[in-house]
Amino acid sequence: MVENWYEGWRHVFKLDPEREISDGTLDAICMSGTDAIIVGGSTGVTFENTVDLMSRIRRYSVDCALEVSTLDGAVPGFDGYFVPIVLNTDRAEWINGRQTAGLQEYGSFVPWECTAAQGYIILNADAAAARITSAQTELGEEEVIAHVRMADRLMRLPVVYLEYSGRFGDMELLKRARATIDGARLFYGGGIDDAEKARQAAASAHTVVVGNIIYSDLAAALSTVAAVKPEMAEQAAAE
Ligand code: 1GP
Repeated sequence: MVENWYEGWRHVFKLDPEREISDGTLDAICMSGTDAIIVGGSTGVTFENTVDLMSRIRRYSVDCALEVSTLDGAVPGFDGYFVPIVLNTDRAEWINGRQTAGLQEYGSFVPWECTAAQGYIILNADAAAARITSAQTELGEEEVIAHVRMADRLMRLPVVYLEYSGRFGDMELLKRARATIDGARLFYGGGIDDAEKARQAAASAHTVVVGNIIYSDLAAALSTVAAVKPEMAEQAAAE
């Protein structure tokens, strides 16, 4: 069986096209040993700032995927494309509205072999993504697990993304989500700002996503790579 293009990713850095990043920081991130860079943001994503960031990351061999959240920011040239579907909102625009509008315009150009839907469950009310999509973040444990089952079993989405962006989430819930999942890959993101939190998330999630801390504490961000991928630390020690 051919593996999905993101199948082996354990650790991912997420970069926001709207935010400034110096060449030095970008170099450290791309050379860190992370499995991939995801480019994506909730606000201010344009064609220009997405192309600009992509071309800077392209100087490195690290895999680079785009999370397509606006039509404006749909840029060709990435290794892969994620299309988010927000599961815990009642605003259809974020479930299938924007996606079908995008497919109406660009449907025949989509590189399907490297495109995957992500079933987002947004659980931090203060996250920009929660506000924008009117996500119903106050879900009980059983409700979250029902959302996971819907994504994984009913909709058979390839990725289920537990998103706490800006806040470290409930690791017991993440563990239950992992135990529930059958076919999807479980992404976790939110509030990972040190190696210990990265380790905890990596104990349950297939793929750990680290975002904000890149912009405020590069050393802490870099420490999350070896925490999730201990083989990286061993390799660095041997060199
Ligand atoms: C954001 O899940 C990612 O979409 C990562 O969250 O920025 O809080 O690390 P943080």
